Amino acid sequence: MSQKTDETTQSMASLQIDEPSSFQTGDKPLVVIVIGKNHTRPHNQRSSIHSPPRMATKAGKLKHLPLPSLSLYNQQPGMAGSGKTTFMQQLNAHLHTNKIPGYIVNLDPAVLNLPYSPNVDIRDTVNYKNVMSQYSLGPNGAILTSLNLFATRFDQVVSLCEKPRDPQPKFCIVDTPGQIEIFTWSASGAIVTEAFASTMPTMVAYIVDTPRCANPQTFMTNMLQACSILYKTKLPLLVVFNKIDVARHDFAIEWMQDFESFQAALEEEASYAASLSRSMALVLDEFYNNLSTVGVSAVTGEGMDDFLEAALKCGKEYEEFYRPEVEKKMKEHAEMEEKRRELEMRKVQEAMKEDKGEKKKGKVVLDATIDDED
Ligand SMILES: Nc1nc2c(ncn2[C@@H]2O[C@H](COP(=O)(O)OP(=O)(O)OP(=O)(O)O)[C@@H](O)[C@H]2O)c(=O)[nH]1
Ligand SMILES: [Mg+2]
Repeated sequence: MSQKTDETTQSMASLQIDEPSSFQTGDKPLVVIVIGKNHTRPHNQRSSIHSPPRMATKAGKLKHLPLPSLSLYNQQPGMAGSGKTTFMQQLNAHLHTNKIPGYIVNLDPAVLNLPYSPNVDIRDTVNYKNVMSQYSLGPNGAILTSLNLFATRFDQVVSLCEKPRDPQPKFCIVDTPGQIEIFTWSASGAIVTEAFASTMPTMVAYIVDTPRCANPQTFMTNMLQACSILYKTKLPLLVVFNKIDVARHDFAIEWMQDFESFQAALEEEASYAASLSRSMALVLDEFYNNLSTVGVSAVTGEGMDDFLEAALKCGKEYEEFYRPEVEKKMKEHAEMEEKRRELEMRKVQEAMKEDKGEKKKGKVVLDATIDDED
């Protein structure tokens, strides 16, 4: 009997499912996932940033916005980063200067030199070059595979980030790989984002290369990307217009606030893409109305206070809208698990009853044999 009780206890223990940890975000750092779109630099084509951005004045005439010299900026070959890593460096420095404790995570396995010291670095766990040769992958495939491998241990990373410390970090900033799709549209990107967002207040900072957005179609591409990130992650999104030391972001704000000025900027373009951009601008109007934006320079540090202020507002938005959603999901999950546990218990009890029955039957058969012999 006591052996039976032991077995039941053991089987119950094996059914035991951990209750979801209580969801207290109070003292936890605000996770800022830094993402951004890289742009191919124009070579022979007419570059958007050769001509200053135009916007419509109230009278309907076009005026050119002053743009600082872009010649050097324009001569660099290859893909142009929107400035995520430089922004991380500047934000880290800004936090230090203002004695705001921070925690830094680097999720870019392919970066050679980081201008900041991360607390958690994917490169300490996954060797991007080895992944590339072992799996015979190209650069993007190797970044994705490295991220997939790292995602399998991401619960440990989240535990490190949320661990109470003295002083307690106020922000946990996360750098991501250059190709935005690798992060936003991959399974591992979703695992990482959800792992953070279900444990800590989390937001997305979408870094935009402002000078390149002076082309209305590039601007539209960026806004559509921002919109898709918002719908994919459902997290508070802050659009960070970076490199304002090269080109101010006033034109972008104007385009978002005044549909006519965007139409005017597209006026000279008669391509299919331009007419699509025109229609999309109408659709995005509602999206723009609720969009938080800020202008910064990751090089000079301009706008970093504005960024922190806007980020804290996103943190509040998370508490107000996202957290109740997470709690609802957790409650549903707990209820489902409770039902599953009850079902498993019933199965165990029935199996035990059957087991008992079988034994009795066995004894009857044995008795019958003995009877026969008699
Ligand atoms: N003028 C200016 N240049 C900037 C600014 N931020 C970044 N840059 C430059 O933009 C280039 C790309 O910056 P990164 O920080 O490497 O961009 P990234 O988004 O991390 O790039 P990937 O990691 O390759 O995706 C570098 O040459 C930076 O110096 C800025 O605010 N102003
Ligand atoms: Mg980078």
